[in-house]
Amino acid sequence: MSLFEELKLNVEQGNKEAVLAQVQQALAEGHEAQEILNQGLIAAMDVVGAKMEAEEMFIPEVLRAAKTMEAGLEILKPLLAVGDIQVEGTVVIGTVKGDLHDIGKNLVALLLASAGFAVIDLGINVPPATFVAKVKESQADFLGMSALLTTTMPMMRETLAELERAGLRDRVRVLVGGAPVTQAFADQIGADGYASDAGAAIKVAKELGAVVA
Ligand code: B1M
Repeated sequence: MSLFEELKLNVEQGNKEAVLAQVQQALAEGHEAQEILNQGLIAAMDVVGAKMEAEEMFIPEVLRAAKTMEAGLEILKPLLAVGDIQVEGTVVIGTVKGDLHDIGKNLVALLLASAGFAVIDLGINVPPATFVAKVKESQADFLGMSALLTTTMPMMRETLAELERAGLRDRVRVLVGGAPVTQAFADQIGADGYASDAGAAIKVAKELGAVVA
């Protein structure tokens, strides 16, 4: 079994010590942090997701796998965050109301910060009014919303409506993402940008740029 296959299996089984050792080993062997993240840690969560769907894994085991993945990610974080010091704008980010998934959102927040954005992370289960109040208070240039459940995606539309009602829609760029979110959905709800992964989120945010008042 290859190192990455073993790493995936250990994340899936929640073997934290083995994961920490194998992430270090992969780095020592010269693998890039991004490669270890994508082919080891994230790939493992895809297997976990499929098993969850097939009811071969249940919430406690999934949570254990997620925590193990995050432990491995802690080692990679400083290596992923190699941004410049240029200030690209302020981003308010969070996982929408009803949704507790935060691993992907945390990665997006980390990479945005490392790419020179000032990031205000509101965490999980964020109601539309909280997003809007923080955008107003911080005079944010971007609002980033993450959703991992098809049932919580409509909260993105509701947050956009709340922004509109507060008279703030025109002064903030809205970026959406998360596994079930698509470009078509982003277009449908009137978001300014969609990104399929954390790397793309940085690219899209930079392309959109802040709204010039
Ligand atoms: Co849940 N879960 N989960 N879960 N979970 C999924 C999402 C699911 C696809 C699994 C499955 O059935 N195959 C499924 C959703 C089905 C659907 O709606 N389509 C599901 C379900 C059903 C549920 C529950 C309802 C289960 C239950 O209770 N019966 C429940 C809901 C709880 C709630 O939120 N209210 C639930 C709970 C949980 C745990 C708490 C156990 C745990 C979350 C722990 C945590 O986040 N702290 C969990 C996990 C770990 C998963 C899977 C296995 C992994 C998610 C993950 O972390 N992926 C997931 C299956 C899967 O996605 N393969 C699943 C790794 C992460 C790096 O990727 O989050 O996609 P991701 O982020 C990527 C991109 O999407 C993108 O960039 C990130 C990095 O590249 N991205 C953005 C994300 N946000 C972005 C924002 C942007 C731009 C890009 O701009 C702002």
